[in-house]
Amino acid sequence: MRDLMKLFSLFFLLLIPNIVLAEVIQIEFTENDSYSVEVARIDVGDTIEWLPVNEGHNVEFFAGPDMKSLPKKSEIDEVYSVVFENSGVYLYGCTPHSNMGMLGLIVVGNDFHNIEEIKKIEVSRVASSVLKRLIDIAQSSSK
Ligand SMILES: [Cu+2]
Repeated sequence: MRDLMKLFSLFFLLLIPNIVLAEVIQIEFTENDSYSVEVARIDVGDTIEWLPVNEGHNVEFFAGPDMKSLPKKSEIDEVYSVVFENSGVYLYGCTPHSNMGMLGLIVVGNDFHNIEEIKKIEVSRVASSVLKRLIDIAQSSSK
């Protein structure tokens, strides 16, 4: 019984700080075919919630630290939320508008280990200049 209590309190000690620290960050689809937050810096375990404030957009992941298991693509005009458990850089965009530069970058846990792979992702000419700008913003705010 005493061991069970110990285990129980240990469980809460481990659990409570995570609950307190985990945040939900909201990103809106804007009327200018972009995301309201283009570079999001979050901690491991945080949630990002995309809100379809304007119509015709979604979220599709192109790259992340684990290329074998990227978050699934969302439906157009759907509220979408993802919990980020792996640290690293994620690149996503809107399926119909990513070629026009509707892209977003997420840096989880201040971890840039896969930034070179993100830089190599092939996108349209317009999108590649947007991607370059987002990477610059992410890296300049990393200190
Ligand atoms: Cu879009």
